[in-house]
Amino acid sequence: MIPKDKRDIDPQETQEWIESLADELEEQGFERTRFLLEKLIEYASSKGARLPFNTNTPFINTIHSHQQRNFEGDRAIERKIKSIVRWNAMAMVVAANTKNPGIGGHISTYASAATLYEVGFNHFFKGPNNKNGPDLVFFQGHASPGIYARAFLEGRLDKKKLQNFRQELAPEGGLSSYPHPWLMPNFWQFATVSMGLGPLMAVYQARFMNYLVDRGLLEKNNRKVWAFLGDGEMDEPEATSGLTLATREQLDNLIFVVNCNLQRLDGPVRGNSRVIQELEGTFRGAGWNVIKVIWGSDFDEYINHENGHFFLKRVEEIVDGDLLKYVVEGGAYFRKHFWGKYPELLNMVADKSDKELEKLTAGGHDPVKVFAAFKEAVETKGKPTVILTRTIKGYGLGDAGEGQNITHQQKKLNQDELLYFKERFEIPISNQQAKSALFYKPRSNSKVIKYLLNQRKELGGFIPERNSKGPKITIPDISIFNELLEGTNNRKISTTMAYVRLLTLLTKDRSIGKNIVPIIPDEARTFGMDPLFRQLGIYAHRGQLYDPVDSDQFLYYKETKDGQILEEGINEAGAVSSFIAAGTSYSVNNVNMIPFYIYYSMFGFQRIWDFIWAASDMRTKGFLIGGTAGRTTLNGEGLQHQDGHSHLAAAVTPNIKAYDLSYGYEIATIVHYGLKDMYEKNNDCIYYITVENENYKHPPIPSGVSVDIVKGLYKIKSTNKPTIRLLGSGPLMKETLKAADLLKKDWTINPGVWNVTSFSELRRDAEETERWNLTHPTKNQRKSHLEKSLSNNTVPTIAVSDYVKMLAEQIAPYVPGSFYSLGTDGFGRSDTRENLRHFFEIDRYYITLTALRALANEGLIKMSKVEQAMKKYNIDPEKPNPITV
Ligand SMILES: Cc1ncc(C[n+]2csc(CCOP(=O)(O)OP(=O)(O)O)c2C)c(N)n1
Ligand SMILES: [Mg+2]
Repeated sequence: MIPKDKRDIDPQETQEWIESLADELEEQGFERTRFLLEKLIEYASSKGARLPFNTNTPFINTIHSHQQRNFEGDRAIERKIKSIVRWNAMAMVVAANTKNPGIGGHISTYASAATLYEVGFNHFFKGPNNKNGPDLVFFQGHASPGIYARAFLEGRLDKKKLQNFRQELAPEGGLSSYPHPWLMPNFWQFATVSMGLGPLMAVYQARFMNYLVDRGLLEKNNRKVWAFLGDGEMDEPEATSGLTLATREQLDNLIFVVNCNLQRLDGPVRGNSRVIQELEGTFRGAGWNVIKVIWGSDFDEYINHENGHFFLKRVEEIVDGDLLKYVVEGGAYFRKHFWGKYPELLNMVADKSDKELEKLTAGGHDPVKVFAAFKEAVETKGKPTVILTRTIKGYGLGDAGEGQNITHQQKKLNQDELLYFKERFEIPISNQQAKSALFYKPRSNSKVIKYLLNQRKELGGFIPERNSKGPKITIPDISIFNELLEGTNNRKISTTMAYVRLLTLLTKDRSIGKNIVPIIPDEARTFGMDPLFRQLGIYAHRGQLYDPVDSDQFLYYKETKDGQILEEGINEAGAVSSFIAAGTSYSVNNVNMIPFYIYYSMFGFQRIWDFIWAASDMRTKGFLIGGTAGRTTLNGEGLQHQDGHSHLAAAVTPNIKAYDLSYGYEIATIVHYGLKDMYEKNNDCIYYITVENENYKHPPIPSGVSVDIVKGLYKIKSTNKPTIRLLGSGPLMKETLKAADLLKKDWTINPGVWNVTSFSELRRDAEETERWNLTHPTKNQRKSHLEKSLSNNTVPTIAVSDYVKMLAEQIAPYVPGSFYSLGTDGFGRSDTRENLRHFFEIDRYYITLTALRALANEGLIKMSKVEQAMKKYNIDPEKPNPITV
């Protein structure tokens, strides 16, 4: 008899329906039963029955015991391996914190995830030499001690390294706190510890693998992308934002494993409800294959019991807060509060002691259940899979934290707790050794080590392992950009147009054209890139299943299976994840791909800087292009569009080289240099270039300036007896040149004029020079590019940009003489460029005024001249400061 349901007005009838369904299930199986149910639902709906939408299945394992695939390993040996890894992972954190209290580290995340990883390492994760190519594994950042501990058993990391966990400055080197390819470039591949970024990046890595195959740049393969994630992490908006793309793109090469220990840092993820059910709804709703692994094999007998429906009913009643309490309070409490609710349920466990009840395993700690789930996941076709698996945070820590709210922060165990851990996992070391948290490694000819090595060998070698160099590539001569180097004559174009032209030329290049990956989040028309739609095609795994509305036009919206453009829609986080996938392809796919990701400048750095930071950590290569940038140059769009500060973010991201450019020949020079720098010289960096939408004439490249363009500063106009310098940049170069004319015409002052392509590169070079001079005081003192270029003249310098004043101020300490910075501090707003430049006090008149005042400050002209200038140029002395209005 099924348990009572309050809503049931005729239980007898319900029972009859259930029984006939049970017969059908037994005789005809699942497929037929599902078909019948679907038909019934269809019929009821067609007659107007409004059926409640439910994306959930019962709170039990998706794979029932009679359906599950057999475990294919040696359970006893694998348990030993796992126990030793557990011990060493814990010991690593305890040892580091005993030596250096406060150094941090995490024990409980890996403790909950050990079985998931071990089943993966022993049976699933394909290594670099696998004939199907390597899998890509995104490890949960806080589980890193476990990954190091395994590498220790594999003989890849030595004891010294483990002892130096979180002490990376130790002379013999240490281990990073979390997965950081920047710090461990031969080991980690993916930076995952800023939570939420990993899941989205994993989706786009999986999609990019298909892109390479569809474009014929990578052989068809059976590689998988695995992302191991925290259940708390899934609350990050980025974590679930790629789910529908994954189904749309049919990413059956993608597997998420969400470690549902039901806890995050402070406490339960969902005390009052069930996170596994919530996530099931989200993923099923998005079309994923969902495999829940909630209960270990010990529970099968209760689920399959003739009174199993009581178990089913009871698990639907409890919330995660209850499940956590059962773990912490132990067997007697579990019996009373869970099983005790119904006599039928209590009876089922009558023969079990409290200790035995306590030991009933959660699904994620049962290798048999985990194996079956992984097996089904790797065999699933046509859609991605998520495994939602219940684990216990701090598993094995006992009173030291298992399942407790404090468990995430637990970094030290006392001697009794260490002994308990040793006993529980049967680590063959003495009590004394256990109390000192010593590492343990079995001999290399022991069964355990042999087994572990053999499993990895079969799967194609160790992971994680990062390949630092892509295949050799030759960058074509800069002459492919001749058109840009020669200037535009009388034609007025914007730097954005010049960039699009450059991209077109580059994609046509015979040798590297196919390696270029143009990435755009729904802004191609804004940037004038729409002609590329037809020329290169927009990537669509399924091709174009419809006749586009503009199919009769030459430049129609062409989606195609081998399309080159990644048109990501209004999704900067997704688009930058594509940038990361393409920009790490040299390493993860051994195929050099060269991403050019152009986005609306404001929605780049400011919105997705954390992804860019992760990209830098992961040694991503490529070009980020901030389109229609400049607070006054993008004039009509107003406050939330006008970027006047992204260059500050770029300047402090260590391996980003940032340029704000004025002319087409500068773009050609920087892109060409960047290509060689990243892809020939193998420097792991990103080039950030801002381009603007103001149209003006572009001159041809002056001779001999290429090197200086890259260094960040070159001379435009020299004068015999300089009294003042003007440094212009980007689209403000034009105003700077006009100011030079005014100074000459109205005040007979002849300034030297310079073009700054990169304030941040100038600063880095100057700072590095100063740093060297500091520690080499008696050696010949070096000079930075800035000093060499500007000479020692202590004349005043006025620097202008369409960015905040701080951008130019970066170089102030290194420029001889007084320094004045003009910039666009404050909120942008819409108006004409002319009015905006006056408002932000960066137009030719303000430049001239600042120059005159600087000269007056030096006593070279009279202050009264400055006042005269204000009158002449209609400058209101009481005009409010733009930052305040
Ligand atoms: C974006 C971000 N915010 C906050 C943190 C700090 N933090 C580290 S671990 C953690 C809790 C993790 O919980 P969960 O995702 O459930 O992983 P678990 O350790 O439980 O497996 C938090 C808040 C972080 N690393 N990244
Ligand atoms: Mg958690």
